[in-house]
Parts: sequence; structure tokens; C-alpha cells
Amino acid sequence: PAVQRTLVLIKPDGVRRGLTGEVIRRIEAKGYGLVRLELRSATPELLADHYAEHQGKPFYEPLVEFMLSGPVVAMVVEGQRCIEGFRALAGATDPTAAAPGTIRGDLGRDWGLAVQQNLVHGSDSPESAAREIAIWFSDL
Ligand code: DAT
Ligand code: MG
Repeated sequence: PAVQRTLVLIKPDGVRRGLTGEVIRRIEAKGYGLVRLELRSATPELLADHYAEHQGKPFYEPLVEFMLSGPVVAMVVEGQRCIEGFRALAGATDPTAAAPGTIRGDLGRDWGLAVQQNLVHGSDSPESAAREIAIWFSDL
């Protein structure tokens, strides 16, 4: 089925910088729907699950520390091909390289830190989306 759900996070830098509304605006302007939306505090256990693929990488510890540095906005977004579509809205992982017009390209930059503070997370495949939605919203 072409209608998909994806897990979107506004990371602590996005919440701290007051960009929550701007990110939601872009998702809604694209025509995607919000299934769930919650201000949440991550935990080390939840992040170990969420970022399981990155455990052992040099940026893993700073990534987890960053994700624990403040609240995040967790969302389940729905729409036709929204997994690929939200990744396109978000732009490349490195905010310096991310294209203008994208969330990371327009609003993010390199802060010279050990981890890329790039404002948002979006699931990268249907398998990741199903896994991540279950991690953040155990009733879905
Ligand atoms: P994405 O968030 O674009 O899916 P990812 O899953 O490869 O990227 O990495 C997860 C997060 O970890 C990413 O948003 C920022 C951080 N990160 C990834 N690669 C990094 C690197 N080489 N140096 C610093 N931080 C990195
Ligand atoms: Mg990823």
C-alpha cells in the first residue's frame, strides 16, 4: 500500500531553538497528516533501541547525550510515500551539505560539535518506520 506512516522526531536542538512550529508547518504544507504528536523526554534505553544500528560508531555516545539534552517532539506522520517524502523534506544528514529548501538545509548548520545537530529524524525505510513507531508509541 502506498499510504505509509513514518516516525518523525524534532530533536532537542529544534525544540530549544523554537522550530517546532516551523517543522510541523512544513509537514502539513506538504499535505501529510499527523497521527500522533507528543512532547517527550527520551531515555537511554529508548535511544539504545532507536539508534541500535549506530551502536559502536564513534558518534554514538555524543548522539545519545545530545538526544538526552532536552525534550523532543515525537510524531507519527502519515501520507502517500511519506517515508521517502519526509526524508526529502529533511535533507541530507550533514546540515552544511543539505540542500536549501530542506529543513536541515534552511535551518541547520555545523556547530563544530562531535555530533551533527540536524534538527529532525525521519525513518529511512518501511521496516525502520514500523520498528521506530513501535518504540516511541507502544500502543500503535
Ligand atoms: P539520518 O539522521 O540522516 O538518518 P543517520 O541515521 O546516518 O542519519 O545518523 C543518525 C544521526 O547521527 C544523524 O542524524 C546525526 C548523527 N550522525 C550521523 N553520522 C554522523 C557523523 N559522521 N558525525 C557526526 N554525527 C553523525
Ligand atoms: Mg537514520
